[in-house]
Amino acid sequence: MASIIIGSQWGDEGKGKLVDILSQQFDVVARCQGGANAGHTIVVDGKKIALHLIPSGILNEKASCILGNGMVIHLPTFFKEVQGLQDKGINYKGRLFVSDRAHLVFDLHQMIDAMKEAELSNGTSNDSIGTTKRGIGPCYSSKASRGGLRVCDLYSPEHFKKTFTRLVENKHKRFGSFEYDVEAELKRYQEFAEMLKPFVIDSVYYLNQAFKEGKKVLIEGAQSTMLDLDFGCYPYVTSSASSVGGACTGLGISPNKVVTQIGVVKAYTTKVGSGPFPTEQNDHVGDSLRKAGSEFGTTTGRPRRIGWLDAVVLRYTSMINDFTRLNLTKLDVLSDFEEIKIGVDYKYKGETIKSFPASLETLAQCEVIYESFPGWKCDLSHVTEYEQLPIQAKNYIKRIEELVGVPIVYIGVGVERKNLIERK
Ligand code: 2SA
Ligand code: GDP
Ligand code: MG
Repeated sequence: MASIIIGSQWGDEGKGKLVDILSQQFDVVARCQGGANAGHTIVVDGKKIALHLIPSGILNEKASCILGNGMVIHLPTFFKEVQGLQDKGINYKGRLFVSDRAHLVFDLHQMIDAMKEAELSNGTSNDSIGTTKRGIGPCYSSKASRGGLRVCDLYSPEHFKKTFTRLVENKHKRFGSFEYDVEAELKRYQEFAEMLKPFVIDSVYYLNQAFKEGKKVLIEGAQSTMLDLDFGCYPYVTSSASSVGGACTGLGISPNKVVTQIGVVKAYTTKVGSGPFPTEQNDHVGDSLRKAGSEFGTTTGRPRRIGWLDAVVLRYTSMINDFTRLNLTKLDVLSDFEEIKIGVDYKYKGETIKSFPASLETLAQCEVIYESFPGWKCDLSHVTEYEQLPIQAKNYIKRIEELVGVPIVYIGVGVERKNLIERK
């Protein structure tokens, strides 16, 4: 059986921390989508580890970790991360695997990502997506248009050369001249092919065998449901299926294997990149939360945009993923506030709307209806049991459960593993 951990907002809810903690109960931890755009921070005994491609279960030495077929992998970043594990003395040998079906992100894709963003912000209007410029969209475009290269292609040199050369030529046709040394890149990838060999497996067979042997698989979502290519605020989305469906297509497993869907909810909302953000607070509230929660991108270092919790978003993402339980994270970050708000409904032309709208024009005309809560104004970092939480914090938690209709089972009150309350 498998459990999946999925972000319920616009990312950076603290999925990495939960995956790290829960991975102790699993045999395999797998990523199914995205690439090095993700940034998952784990803090153990005051030491920070930021992971981008490698699953956050890597610190659990009993679990094997898989980069699934639905991922897009920039090999230089992968090797850098592996070196980071080595430097920290984390034993990964024989338990870190890369799918032979995963697609390769080349530096070319990253250059195109930057060029496309520049095109969109040209002239007077700035329509750029605010991507991480890690080549994610261009690589998934190559995949969808059937011109991409996969990990297994590293071991078919003629096919690799032909397809790679065609890929670069096509990009020159589209973007004009830019410097890119095809021969040097082909040579570099020959070396990478050798270096990658010990990691490459048929992950689809591996995972389905693991199920047959009764092993437990934890799937680590990246980027979150509001950035999903289908369900997010298109076009301000990432290019993969970052909600529950991504587990099946990105790992080659049946939906009946996924028995638990854990939604990760930050106690307020953050977003990096452009696009709508109905509960955004561009004032002292946003500034204080950014500071208290250290809200800066794990991958790019960009300041994250900040807003109040949005229950319309949570109901929408819970509906899509059918969350069975929630992890409310960063409750401690709200500790200094006199007043805390939740956006509970959207009104469109005077009527409460049923769900999060598809049209960004409609969304822009929505008015957010807020409920207000008194803050608890005390430090939560030493709280280890639900019962020890102040009544105001309990009321906040209870109201979120009512608004979303899903129990909050885990509550985060700090960065460390010990700062996670589990409700029995
Ligand atoms: P992309 O690069 O094509 O996936 O960008 C498309 C949109 O997806 C957003 N996106 C993210 N949002 C939150 N966190 C992400 N990971 C990093 C982190 C982000 C960072 O953990 O902090 O460091 O800036 C992530 N990755 C992609 C992106 O902002 C665009 O809105
Ligand atoms: P992810 O992309 O969802 O894995 O989240 P990130 O790692 O990008 O960002 C979440 C940040 O919040 C990380 O720096 C975590 O260490 C931190 N974090 C996670 N849970 C908590 C919590 O309960 N309290 C506090 N203060 N920080 C937390
Ligand atoms: Mg992140």
